[in-house]
Amino acid sequence: MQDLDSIVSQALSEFDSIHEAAHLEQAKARYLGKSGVVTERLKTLGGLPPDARKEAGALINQAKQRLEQALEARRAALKQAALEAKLREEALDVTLPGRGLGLGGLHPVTRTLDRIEAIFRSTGFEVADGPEIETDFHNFTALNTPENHPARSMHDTFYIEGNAGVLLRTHTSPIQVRYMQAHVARHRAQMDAGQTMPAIKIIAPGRVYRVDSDATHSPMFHQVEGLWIAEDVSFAGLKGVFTDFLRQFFEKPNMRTRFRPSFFPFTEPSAEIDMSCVFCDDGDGPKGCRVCSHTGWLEIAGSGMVHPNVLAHCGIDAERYIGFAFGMGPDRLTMLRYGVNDLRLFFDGDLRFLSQFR
Ligand code: 2NL
Repeated sequence: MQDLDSIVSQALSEFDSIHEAAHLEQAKARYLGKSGVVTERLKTLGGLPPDARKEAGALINQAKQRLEQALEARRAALKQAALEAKLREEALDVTLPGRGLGLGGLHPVTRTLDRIEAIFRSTGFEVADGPEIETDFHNFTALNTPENHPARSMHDTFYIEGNAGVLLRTHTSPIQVRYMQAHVARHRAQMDAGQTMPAIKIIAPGRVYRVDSDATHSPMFHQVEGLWIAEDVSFAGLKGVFTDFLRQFFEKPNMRTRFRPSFFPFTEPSAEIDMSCVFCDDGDGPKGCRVCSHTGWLEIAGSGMVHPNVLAHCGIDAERYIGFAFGMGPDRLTMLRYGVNDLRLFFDGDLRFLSQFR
């Protein structure tokens, strides 16, 4: 039979070599469990004479105690080691720099709108605003757009369900209609006394909506319109103001423009405005490239002299006052300024694209 001391020393060295709590408990069972080595030894006491039994029993109990103590010490050591490992693993280097919040930025179209507003403000224009949900009167009727005009159809305009004559504005002209009405009301007394109405000189930027969606059309897009009404404005003034604006916007002092006859219900005469291609005109005339379909010109805006019917709808004497107006798409201006070829990129909300404009 193996002697008790060697059982104890074997157990002690076994406990010491164990590195997991569960294995330690298994080892305990092998020595002190129901059929453990030490427990088995206790069972043999019955066969000994009383004196020897007493002595052997005491020795076995001593051995048991030593093992229990060693187990307890080992358990504590393992627990401590586990704690230290965990602390090491979760160690935090407080000297590392912070991650930061990530910089936000303005949307490229917002940057264009800011830029357009700054340029026109610097030449004395005021920036006007108005509702995106409009009435049929402000969006169409006041703008001399006849009842049967295709732009009024449900295929082109978003109407608000259950509200006859209420719609999402299809251009920012209604801002200007409201501004003209308020301007006339504000200066009523002055005008009734025969004084000249102060000039109206505004731009109207904002979101507009049309039933249209493909590679080059979004159902929501932006527009900036401009309006200058006084006793003495002219088509020549329109040409000067708009050409000057484009030269500043694109930082091309030699940019050319051309005005082609066109039609809009709210202007007469009307003109389409082209500018010399920003990609192939380096000052001595456009050469033609892919962007301008080898014509050297880019269509950039519509314009004209405000139709007398529009002035009349807004309470302005068309015999005395005259105005010019223009309308352009800042989304397209943004594409040309930054060289972006797909309009949808602006409205998909993909940060991989948008963060390039920070
Ligand atoms: C285009 C055409 C245009 C106007 C907008 C306007 C506004 C008032 C009176 C008269 Cl209140 N006209 N706006 C005039 C001509 C053209 O826009 O193609 N825009 C992108």
